[in-house]
Amino acid sequence: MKLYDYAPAPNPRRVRIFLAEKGIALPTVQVDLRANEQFSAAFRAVNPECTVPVLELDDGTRIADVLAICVYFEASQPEPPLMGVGALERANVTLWQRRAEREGFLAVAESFRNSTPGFKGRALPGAEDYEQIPALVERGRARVAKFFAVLDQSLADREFIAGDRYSIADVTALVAVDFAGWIKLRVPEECRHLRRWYAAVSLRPSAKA
Ligand SMILES: N[C@@H](CCC(=O)N[C@@H](CS)C(=O)NCC(=O)O)C(=O)O
Repeated sequence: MKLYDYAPAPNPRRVRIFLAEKGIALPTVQVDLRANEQFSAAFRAVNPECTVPVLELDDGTRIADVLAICVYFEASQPEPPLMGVGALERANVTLWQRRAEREGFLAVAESFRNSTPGFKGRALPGAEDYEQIPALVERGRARVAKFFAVLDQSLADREFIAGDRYSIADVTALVAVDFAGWIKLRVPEECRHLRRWYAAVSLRPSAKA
């Protein structure tokens, strides 16, 4: 088994943190996105979507999606559970992981990719080229600020994003908060619950993955 990865990129980091929490170590193959290696013929043969991460199983089967890779490892190694246990906890973890991705991670990406000169003509990851839309830069920032406020409020009465247990929702939210630094947005001082959570999850060894 191996993981096609790119150390600086936020999506592969989500998988690396998830694996670290599970105690799973995998060999990685670095695909240099800055050098456009994702568009090489060799990598297109691995993933025609031209994105990382990609998990390759021993029989050559490939899984080219963050969440699908996490689902694979949750099913093959359930301990420690990172996607909820029982109907209600699973539902809550799914809800918060999706909110963290939609309202946090993708909002940062929207602002970052539409403002960064290096992404001119490449406003979305993937095999197709899309032009930047300047109006999305401020909209993305406003959505991230709103997301910080939502998280702060929800963390007022619980330890982790989706409840009492660390989960994939925390992984996605942590990566989203760090990714927000790329557009120079930090958690505001007044978001004290979010700051308490961020300090705690950043101290976990997995955060260095
Ligand atoms: N569908 C993929 C998307 C992953 C993705 O967007 N990865 C980015 C790195 S964070 C990428 O490969 N970008 C390539 C590019 O921008 O050309 C998933 O969720 O796993």
